[in-house]
Amino acid sequence: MKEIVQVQVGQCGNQIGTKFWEVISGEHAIQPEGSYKGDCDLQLERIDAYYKHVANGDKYIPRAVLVDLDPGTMDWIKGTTYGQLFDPDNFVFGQSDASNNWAKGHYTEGAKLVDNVLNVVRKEVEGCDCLQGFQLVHSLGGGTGSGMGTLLISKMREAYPDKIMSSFSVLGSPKVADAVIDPYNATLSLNQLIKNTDETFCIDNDALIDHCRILKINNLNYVDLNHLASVTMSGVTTGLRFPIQFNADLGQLSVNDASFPRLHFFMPGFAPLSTKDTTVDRDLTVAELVQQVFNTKNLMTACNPRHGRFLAAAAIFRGPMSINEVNDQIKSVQNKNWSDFIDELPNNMKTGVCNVPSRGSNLSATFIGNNTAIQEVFKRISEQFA
Ligand SMILES: Nc1nc2c(ncn2[C@@H]2O[C@H](COP(=O)(O)OP(=O)(O)OP(=O)(O)O)[C@@H](O)[C@H]2O)c(=O)[nH]1
Ligand SMILES: [Mg+2]
Repeated sequence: MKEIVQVQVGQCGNQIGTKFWEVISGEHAIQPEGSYKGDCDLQLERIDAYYKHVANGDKYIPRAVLVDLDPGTMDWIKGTTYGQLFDPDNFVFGQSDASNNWAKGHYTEGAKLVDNVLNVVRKEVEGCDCLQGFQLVHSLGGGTGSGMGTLLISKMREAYPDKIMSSFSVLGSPKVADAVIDPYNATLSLNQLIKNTDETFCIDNDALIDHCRILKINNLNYVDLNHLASVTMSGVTTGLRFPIQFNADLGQLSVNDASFPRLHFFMPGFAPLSTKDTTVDRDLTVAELVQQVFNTKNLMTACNPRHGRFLAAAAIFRGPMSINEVNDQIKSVQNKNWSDFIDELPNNMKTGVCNVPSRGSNLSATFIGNNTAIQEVFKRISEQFA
Protein backbone atom coordinates (compact mmCIF):
# COMPACT_ATOMS: atom_id res chain seq x y z
CA MET A 1 0.00 0.00 0.00
CA LYS A 2 1.31 3.40 -0.91
CA GLU A 3 -0.92 6.19 0.18
CA ILE A 4 -1.09 9.80 -0.96
CA VAL A 5 -2.44 12.68 1.10
CA GLN A 6 -3.86 15.53 -0.97
CA VAL A 7 -3.79 19.02 0.51
CA GLN A 8 -5.81 21.60 -1.43
CA VAL A 9 -5.26 25.24 -0.55
CA GLY A 10 -7.00 28.49 -1.51
CA GLN A 11 -9.84 29.10 -3.94
CA CYS A 12 -8.22 27.68 -7.04
CA GLY A 13 -6.68 24.72 -5.20
CA ASN A 14 -10.02 23.75 -3.73
CA GLN A 15 -12.00 24.28 -6.92
CA ILE A 16 -9.66 22.12 -8.97
CA GLY A 17 -8.98 19.71 -6.11
CA THR A 18 -12.68 19.08 -5.53
CA LYS A 19 -13.23 18.53 -9.24
CA PHE A 20 -10.35 16.02 -9.22
CA TRP A 21 -12.10 14.02 -6.47
CA GLU A 22 -15.29 14.07 -8.53
CA VAL A 23 -13.47 12.74 -11.59
CA ILE A 24 -11.56 9.98 -9.81
CA SER A 25 -14.58 8.98 -7.72
CA GLY A 26 -16.34 8.42 -11.04
CA GLU A 27 -13.44 6.28 -12.29
CA HIS A 28 -13.39 4.19 -9.10
CA ALA A 29 -17.21 4.01 -8.91
CA ILE A 30 -17.34 5.75 -5.53
CA GLN A 31 -20.76 7.34 -5.00
CA PRO A 32 -21.26 10.81 -3.50
CA GLU A 33 -22.16 9.24 -0.14
CA GLY A 34 -19.05 7.03 -0.15
CA SER A 35 -20.25 3.58 -1.17
CA TYR A 36 -18.64 1.58 -3.97
CA LYS A 37 -21.00 0.67 -6.80
CA GLY A 38 -18.81 -0.81 -9.48
CA ASP A 39 -18.23 -4.14 -11.15
CA CYS A 40 -14.52 -4.16 -11.88
CA ASP A 41 -11.92 -5.36 -9.36
CA LEU A 42 -9.35 -2.98 -10.80
CA GLN A 43 -11.37 -0.08 -9.43
CA LEU A 44 -10.69 -1.25 -5.87
CA GLU A 45 -7.26 -2.80 -6.27
CA ARG A 46 -5.41 0.43 -5.47
CA ILE A 47 -8.23 2.45 -4.00
CA ASP A 48 -6.18 2.87 -0.80
CA ALA A 49 -3.83 5.23 -2.58
CA TYR A 50 -6.34 8.06 -2.44
CA TYR A 51 -9.21 6.88 -0.21
CA LYS A 52 -9.48 5.62 3.34
CA HIS A 53 -11.89 2.78 3.95
CA VAL A 54 -14.26 3.14 6.86
CA ALA A 55 -15.38 -0.36 7.75
CA ASN A 56 -18.34 0.95 9.69
CA GLY A 57 -20.81 1.57 6.88
CA ASP A 58 -18.40 0.33 4.20
CA LYS A 59 -17.50 3.81 2.96
CA TYR A 60 -14.57 5.27 1.05
CA ILE A 61 -13.46 8.76 2.07
CA PRO A 62 -10.93 10.94 0.20
CA ARG A 63 -7.61 11.37 1.97
CA ALA A 64 -7.93 15.11 1.48
CA VAL A 65 -7.17 18.12 3.64
CA LEU A 66 -9.10 21.20 2.53
CA VAL A 67 -7.64 24.56 3.48
CA ASP A 68 -8.50 28.21 2.87
CA LEU A 69 -8.19 31.46 4.80
CA ASP A 70 -11.59 32.33 3.32
CA PRO A 71 -14.54 30.34 4.80
CA GLY A 72 -16.61 30.79 1.60
CA THR A 73 -14.67 28.16 -0.36
CA MET A 74 -15.46 25.50 2.25
CA ASP A 75 -19.20 26.28 2.09
CA TRP A 76 -19.01 26.02 -1.68
CA ILE A 77 -17.40 22.57 -1.48
CA LYS A 78 -20.04 21.30 0.95
CA GLY A 79 -22.69 22.27 -1.60
CA THR A 80 -21.14 20.34 -4.50
CA THR A 81 -22.26 16.84 -5.55
CA TYR A 82 -19.39 15.16 -3.72
CA GLY A 83 -19.28 17.75 -0.90
CA GLN A 84 -20.53 15.30 1.75
CA LEU A 85 -17.88 12.74 0.84
CA PHE A 86 -15.06 14.62 2.58
CA ASP A 87 -14.15 14.06 6.21
CA PRO A 88 -15.83 16.99 8.03
CA ASP A 89 -12.83 17.20 10.39
CA ASN A 90 -10.51 17.90 7.46
CA PHE A 91 -11.83 21.36 6.59
CA VAL A 92 -9.45 23.96 8.00
CA PHE A 93 -10.29 27.59 7.38
CA GLY A 94 -9.83 31.13 8.61
CA GLN A 95 -12.22 34.06 8.61
CA SER A 96 -10.96 36.26 5.79
CA ASP A 97 -8.74 35.68 2.75
CA ALA A 98 -5.20 36.90 2.14
CA SER A 99 -6.45 39.45 -0.46
CA ASN A 100 -3.84 38.38 -3.02
CA ASN A 101 -1.06 39.12 -0.59
CA TRP A 102 1.59 36.38 -0.60
CA ALA A 103 3.12 37.60 2.67
CA LYS A 104 -0.24 37.37 4.45
CA GLY A 105 -0.47 33.74 3.39
CA HIS A 106 3.15 32.88 4.11
CA TYR A 107 4.05 34.94 7.18
CA THR A 108 0.99 36.27 9.01
CA GLU A 109 -2.59 35.02 8.56
CA GLY A 110 -1.52 31.76 6.97
CA ALA A 111 1.21 31.17 9.53
CA LYS A 112 -1.40 31.42 12.30
CA LEU A 113 -3.46 28.63 10.76
CA VAL A 114 -0.64 26.39 9.65
CA ASP A 115 -0.41 24.29 12.84
CA ASN A 116 -4.09 23.43 12.60
CA VAL A 117 -3.49 22.15 9.08
CA LEU A 118 -0.42 20.17 10.12
CA ASN A 119 -2.44 18.49 12.89
CA VAL A 120 -4.98 17.25 10.36
CA VAL A 121 -2.18 16.17 8.01
CA ARG A 122 -0.56 14.24 10.87
CA LYS A 123 -3.85 12.49 11.66
CA GLU A 124 -4.08 11.41 8.01
CA VAL A 125 -0.46 10.26 7.91
CA GLU A 126 -0.94 8.22 11.08
CA GLY A 127 -3.88 6.47 9.43
CA CYS A 128 -1.68 5.34 6.52
CA ASP A 129 -0.04 1.97 6.24
CA CYS A 130 2.94 3.16 4.19
CA LEU A 131 2.66 6.78 3.14
CA GLN A 132 4.14 7.52 -0.27
CA GLY A 133 3.84 11.27 -0.19
CA PHE A 134 1.80 14.40 -0.61
CA GLN A 135 0.24 16.29 -3.46
CA LEU A 136 -0.63 19.91 -2.91
CA VAL A 137 -3.07 21.66 -5.23
CA HIS A 138 -2.97 25.46 -5.39
CA SER A 139 -2.64 28.51 -7.60
CA LEU A 140 0.51 30.59 -7.57
CA GLY A 141 -1.22 33.90 -8.21
CA GLY A 142 -3.35 34.58 -5.10
CA GLY A 143 -2.34 34.97 -1.46
CA THR A 144 -3.49 31.79 0.25
CA GLY A 145 -2.76 28.97 -2.19
CA SER A 146 0.59 30.51 -3.10
CA GLY A 147 1.81 32.01 0.19
CA MET A 148 0.29 29.59 2.66
CA GLY A 149 0.51 26.68 0.21
CA THR A 150 4.28 27.04 -0.07
CA LEU A 151 4.56 27.50 3.72
CA LEU A 152 2.73 24.19 4.14
CA ILE A 153 5.00 22.51 1.63
CA SER A 154 8.10 23.60 3.54
CA LYS A 155 6.61 22.55 6.90
CA MET A 156 5.55 19.15 5.56
CA ARG A 157 8.93 18.69 3.97
CA GLU A 158 10.53 19.33 7.35
CA ALA A 159 8.20 16.92 9.16
CA TYR A 160 8.31 14.16 6.50
CA PRO A 161 11.68 14.55 4.75
CA ASP A 162 11.67 11.09 3.17
CA LYS A 163 8.25 11.37 1.52
CA ILE A 164 7.57 12.54 -2.02
CA MET A 165 6.36 16.11 -2.20
CA SER A 166 4.53 16.98 -5.38
CA SER A 167 2.37 19.91 -6.38
CA PHE A 168 -0.17 20.75 -9.01
CA SER A 169 0.49 24.44 -9.40
CA VAL A 170 -1.79 26.69 -11.42
CA LEU A 171 -0.13 29.59 -13.20
CA GLY A 172 -2.13 32.73 -13.92
CA SER A 173 -2.67 34.00 -17.43
CA PRO A 174 -2.35 37.51 -18.84
CA LYS A 175 -5.56 36.64 -20.73
CA VAL A 176 -7.56 36.77 -17.47
CA ALA A 177 -7.91 40.07 -15.70
CA ASP A 178 -6.15 38.82 -12.58
CA ALA A 179 -4.72 40.99 -9.86
CA VAL A 180 -1.64 42.89 -11.03
CA ILE A 181 0.40 41.26 -8.29
CA ASP A 182 -0.28 37.76 -9.65
CA PRO A 183 3.24 37.50 -11.22
CA TYR A 184 4.88 38.69 -7.98
CA ASN A 185 3.09 36.00 -5.99
CA ALA A 186 4.04 33.44 -8.62
CA THR A 187 7.71 34.45 -8.51
CA LEU A 188 7.87 34.17 -4.72
CA SER A 189 6.15 30.78 -4.90
CA LEU A 190 8.37 29.37 -7.65
CA ASN A 191 11.39 30.14 -5.54
CA GLN A 192 9.90 27.94 -2.80
CA LEU A 193 8.88 25.16 -5.19
CA ILE A 194 12.39 24.92 -6.63
CA LYS A 195 13.68 24.10 -3.15
CA ASN A 196 10.88 22.09 -1.63
CA THR A 197 9.02 19.91 -4.14
CA ASP A 198 10.20 16.77 -5.92
CA GLU A 199 7.82 17.31 -8.79
CA THR A 200 5.59 20.19 -9.79
CA PHE A 201 3.01 19.77 -12.54
CA CYS A 202 2.53 23.16 -14.14
CA ILE A 203 -1.10 23.79 -15.02
CA ASP A 204 -1.09 26.98 -16.98
CA ASN A 205 -4.32 28.96 -17.32
CA ASP A 206 -2.87 30.47 -20.48
CA ALA A 207 -2.87 27.06 -22.17
CA LEU A 208 -6.24 26.03 -20.70
CA ILE A 209 -7.84 29.19 -22.09
CA ASP A 210 -6.42 28.49 -25.57
CA HIS A 211 -7.84 24.95 -25.46
CA CYS A 212 -11.26 26.24 -24.44
CA ARG A 213 -11.21 28.70 -27.34
CA ILE A 214 -10.34 25.94 -29.79
CA LEU A 215 -13.13 23.86 -28.28
CA LYS A 216 -15.40 26.86 -29.02
CA ILE A 217 -16.59 27.37 -25.48
CA ASN A 218 -18.49 30.64 -25.10
CA ASN A 219 -18.61 32.64 -21.88
CA LEU A 220 -15.56 30.89 -20.61
CA ASN A 221 -15.30 30.45 -16.85
CA TYR A 222 -13.23 28.55 -14.29
CA VAL A 223 -15.53 25.52 -14.48
CA ASP A 224 -14.42 24.99 -18.10
CA LEU A 225 -10.74 25.41 -17.24
CA ASN A 226 -11.07 23.13 -14.23
CA HIS A 227 -12.57 20.36 -16.31
CA LEU A 228 -9.35 20.24 -18.36
CA ALA A 229 -7.17 20.59 -15.26
CA SER A 230 -8.94 17.77 -13.43
CA VAL A 231 -8.89 15.25 -16.27
CA THR A 232 -5.18 15.96 -16.60
CA MET A 233 -4.67 15.35 -12.88
CA SER A 234 -6.62 12.14 -13.20
CA GLY A 235 -4.35 11.11 -16.08
CA VAL A 236 -1.14 11.99 -14.28
CA THR A 237 -2.19 10.00 -11.19
CA THR A 238 -3.38 6.92 -13.14
CA GLY A 239 -0.31 4.87 -12.27
CA LEU A 240 -0.83 5.46 -8.56
CA ARG A 241 -4.50 4.49 -8.68
CA PHE A 242 -4.55 1.55 -11.08
CA PRO A 243 -2.26 -1.30 -11.97
CA ILE A 244 -0.40 -0.28 -15.11
CA GLN A 245 1.27 -2.28 -17.85
CA PHE A 246 4.67 -0.78 -18.62
CA ASN A 247 7.02 -1.15 -21.55
CA ALA A 248 9.86 -1.58 -19.10
CA ASP A 249 10.12 -2.98 -15.63
CA LEU A 250 9.28 0.18 -13.80
CA GLY A 251 7.77 0.30 -10.39
CA GLN A 252 6.63 3.84 -10.51
CA LEU A 253 6.10 6.62 -12.92
CA SER A 254 8.53 9.28 -11.94
CA VAL A 255 10.08 11.42 -14.62
CA ASN A 256 12.39 13.18 -12.24
CA ASP A 257 15.96 13.19 -13.34
CA ALA A 258 17.96 13.02 -10.13
CA SER A 259 21.01 14.64 -11.69
CA PHE A 260 19.13 17.96 -11.95
CA PRO A 261 17.07 18.12 -8.75
CA ARG A 262 15.98 21.72 -9.38
CA LEU A 263 14.56 20.89 -12.79
CA HIS A 264 11.33 19.29 -11.69
CA PHE A 265 8.71 21.47 -13.36
CA PHE A 266 6.73 19.25 -15.67
CA MET A 267 4.46 20.01 -18.59
CA PRO A 268 1.44 17.71 -18.67
CA GLY A 269 -0.70 17.06 -21.74
CA PHE A 270 -3.93 15.21 -22.44
CA ALA A 271 -5.79 13.78 -25.43
CA PRO A 272 -8.50 13.96 -26.51
CA LEU A 273 -9.41 17.43 -25.26
CA SER A 274 -13.08 17.70 -24.34
CA THR A 275 -15.47 20.18 -22.79
CA LYS A 276 -17.25 19.62 -19.50
CA ASP A 277 -20.63 19.25 -21.22
CA THR A 278 -19.81 16.90 -24.06
CA THR A 279 -18.39 13.46 -24.22
CA VAL A 280 -16.10 12.75 -27.13
CA ASP A 281 -18.44 11.85 -30.02
CA ARG A 282 -16.14 9.30 -31.59
CA ASP A 283 -13.32 7.25 -30.15
CA LEU A 284 -9.94 8.13 -31.60
CA THR A 285 -7.89 5.33 -33.06
CA VAL A 286 -4.68 4.50 -31.18
CA ALA A 287 -2.76 6.16 -34.03
CA GLU A 288 -4.72 9.40 -33.67
CA LEU A 289 -4.32 9.30 -29.93
CA VAL A 290 -0.55 8.97 -30.23
CA GLN A 291 -0.46 11.80 -32.73
CA GLN A 292 -2.48 14.11 -30.47
CA VAL A 293 -0.81 13.39 -27.18
CA PHE A 294 2.61 14.24 -28.63
CA ASN A 295 1.36 17.54 -29.93
CA THR A 296 2.11 20.97 -28.50
CA LYS A 297 -1.56 21.87 -28.93
CA ASN A 298 -2.51 19.31 -26.28
CA LEU A 299 -0.16 20.54 -23.56
CA MET A 300 -1.50 22.20 -20.43
CA THR A 301 1.46 24.59 -20.34
CA ALA A 302 1.91 27.40 -22.84
CA CYS A 303 5.37 26.49 -24.15
CA ASN A 304 6.86 24.58 -27.03
CA PRO A 305 9.02 21.54 -26.23
CA ARG A 306 10.64 21.90 -29.65
CA HIS A 307 12.35 25.00 -28.29
CA GLY A 308 14.00 22.98 -25.52
CA ARG A 309 15.48 19.63 -24.62
CA PHE A 310 13.75 16.73 -22.93
CA LEU A 311 15.27 15.43 -19.71
CA ALA A 312 12.58 12.81 -19.38
CA ALA A 313 9.08 12.01 -20.59
CA ALA A 314 6.28 9.57 -19.93
CA ALA A 315 2.96 8.75 -21.60
CA ILE A 316 0.09 6.83 -20.07
CA PHE A 317 -2.58 5.40 -22.34
CA ARG A 318 -5.98 4.40 -21.07
CA GLY A 319 -8.66 2.12 -22.39
CA PRO A 320 -8.89 -1.25 -24.10
CA MET A 321 -5.54 -1.42 -25.96
CA SER A 322 -2.28 -3.27 -25.54
CA ILE A 323 1.16 -1.91 -24.85
CA ASN A 324 2.41 -3.47 -28.10
CA GLU A 325 -0.24 -1.67 -30.11
CA VAL A 326 0.75 1.61 -28.49
CA ASN A 327 4.46 1.05 -29.07
CA ASP A 328 3.87 0.09 -32.72
CA GLN A 329 1.91 3.27 -33.27
CA ILE A 330 4.54 5.40 -31.58
CA LYS A 331 7.14 3.89 -33.91
CA SER A 332 5.06 4.41 -37.01
CA VAL A 333 4.22 8.01 -36.09
CA GLN A 334 7.91 8.56 -35.46
CA ASN A 335 8.79 7.18 -38.90
CA LYS A 336 6.24 9.32 -40.65
CA ASN A 337 7.38 12.35 -38.67
CA TRP A 338 3.73 12.84 -38.09
CA SER A 339 3.52 14.35 -34.69
CA ASP A 340 4.72 17.61 -33.30
CA PHE A 341 7.59 16.72 -30.99
CA ILE A 342 7.76 12.95 -30.96
CA ASP A 343 11.19 12.95 -32.64
CA GLU A 344 12.58 15.00 -29.81
CA LEU A 345 11.56 12.53 -27.10
CA PRO A 346 14.27 10.75 -25.15
CA ASN A 347 14.86 7.07 -25.82
CA ASN A 348 14.13 6.21 -22.25
CA MET A 349 10.58 7.55 -22.46
CA LYS A 350 8.24 5.53 -20.27
CA THR A 351 5.00 4.29 -21.77
CA GLY A 352 2.24 2.71 -19.74
CA VAL A 353 -1.19 1.29 -20.47
CA CYS A 354 -4.09 1.15 -18.04
CA ASN A 355 -7.12 -0.71 -19.32
CA VAL A 356 -9.59 1.20 -17.17
CA PRO A 357 -10.78 4.08 -19.37
CA SER A 358 -10.85 7.65 -18.14
CA ARG A 359 -14.18 9.39 -17.73
CA GLY A 360 -15.70 10.75 -20.91
CA SER A 361 -13.63 8.89 -23.49
CA ASN A 362 -13.04 5.22 -24.06
CA LEU A 363 -9.48 5.82 -25.27
CA SER A 364 -7.33 8.61 -23.87
CA ALA A 365 -3.73 9.46 -23.12
CA THR A 366 -1.75 11.65 -20.75
CA PHE A 367 1.70 13.06 -21.39
CA ILE A 368 4.24 14.19 -18.81
CA GLY A 369 7.31 15.99 -20.08
CA ASN A 370 10.33 17.36 -18.30
CA ASN A 371 11.59 19.77 -20.93
CA THR A 372 13.77 22.84 -20.63
CA ALA A 373 11.25 24.85 -22.70
CA ILE A 374 9.31 25.27 -19.45
CA GLN A 375 11.50 28.35 -19.14
CA GLU A 376 9.17 30.05 -21.64
CA VAL A 377 6.51 30.08 -18.94
CA PHE A 378 8.90 31.40 -16.32
CA LYS A 379 10.07 34.08 -18.76
CA ARG A 380 6.49 35.17 -19.31
CA ILE A 381 6.02 35.56 -15.56
CA SER A 382 9.24 37.48 -15.09
CA GLU A 383 8.40 39.80 -17.99
CA GLN A 384 5.09 40.56 -16.30
CA PHE A 385 6.99 41.04 -13.04
CA ALA A 386 9.25 43.66 -14.50
N1 LIG B 1 -7.80 27.35 -13.42
C1 LIG B 1 -8.27 28.04 -12.37
N2 LIG B 1 -7.64 29.14 -11.96
C2 LIG B 1 -8.16 29.81 -10.88
C3 LIG B 1 -9.33 29.37 -10.21
N3 LIG B 1 -9.58 30.24 -9.19
C4 LIG B 1 -8.59 31.15 -9.22
N4 LIG B 1 -7.73 30.90 -10.23
C5 LIG B 1 -6.47 31.63 -10.55
O1 LIG B 1 -5.74 31.68 -9.32
C6 LIG B 1 -5.17 32.98 -9.11
C7 LIG B 1 -5.82 33.60 -7.90
O2 LIG B 1 -5.66 32.74 -6.83
P1 LIG B 1 -6.82 32.21 -5.85
O3 LIG B 1 -6.69 30.71 -5.79
O4 LIG B 1 -8.13 32.78 -6.22
O5 LIG B 1 -6.33 32.86 -4.51
P2 LIG B 1 -6.30 32.24 -3.04
O6 LIG B 1 -5.31 31.15 -2.98
O7 LIG B 1 -7.69 31.89 -2.62
O8 LIG B 1 -5.72 33.45 -2.19
P3 LIG B 1 -6.47 34.76 -1.62
O9 LIG B 1 -7.88 34.75 -2.12
O10 LIG B 1 -5.66 35.91 -2.12
O11 LIG B 1 -6.40 34.63 -0.14
C8 LIG B 1 -5.42 33.72 -10.41
O12 LIG B 1 -4.31 33.51 -11.27
C9 LIG B 1 -6.68 33.06 -10.96
O13 LIG B 1 -6.78 33.17 -12.35
C10 LIG B 1 -9.96 28.19 -10.69
O14 LIG B 1 -10.98 27.71 -10.17
N5 LIG B 1 -9.38 27.57 -11.77
MG1 LIG C 1 -9.24 33.20 -1.98
